Amino acid sequence: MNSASPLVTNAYIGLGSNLDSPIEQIKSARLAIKSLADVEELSFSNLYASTPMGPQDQPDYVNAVMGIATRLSPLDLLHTLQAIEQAHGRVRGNQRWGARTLDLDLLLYGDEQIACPELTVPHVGIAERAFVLYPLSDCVQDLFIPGKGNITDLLAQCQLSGLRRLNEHESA
Ligand code: ROI
Repeated sequence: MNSASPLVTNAYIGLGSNLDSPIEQIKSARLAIKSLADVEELSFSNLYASTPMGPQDQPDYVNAVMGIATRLSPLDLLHTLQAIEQAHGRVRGNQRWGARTLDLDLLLYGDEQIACPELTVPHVGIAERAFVLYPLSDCVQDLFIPGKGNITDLLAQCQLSGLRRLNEHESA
């Protein structure tokens, strides 16, 4: 059972999909997250198409970032996100970094730095991955990422690496 705290924390979730109608997967995951008790949506980025990081023999991804306010603890939030991944047909295959219907990453949880076997926050790669940093910057103008630096500085050092913002027509 989730133990909701009276304290509200701002958190950011990275959403990614490259199988089974990725745009629909992302939209459906957004709905599932915003419908959770103890979660309120604060922001949602544009949708982006991105070439795969990792094995190239897989379709391009659709990526987005969602900002929430939550009373869930980091681990309760992680488990809840994993349940939503499962409900979207996520199968953890043998291939590392293989294609997936839905990936929900807990990117940031307040200004906390968490390193436990199940969870690393800020998320690994947050500072270098264009498909995380650009949508994150749609959600928040000014942000210090604990242990990494200011988002503006990180963006300035980040290559676009095949990232493309989807236009209104494509995202519809
Ligand atoms: N590559 C892109 N472009 N977007 C992702 O969301 C993504 N997620 C992953 C791996 C397989 C590392 N590659 C990705 O988990």
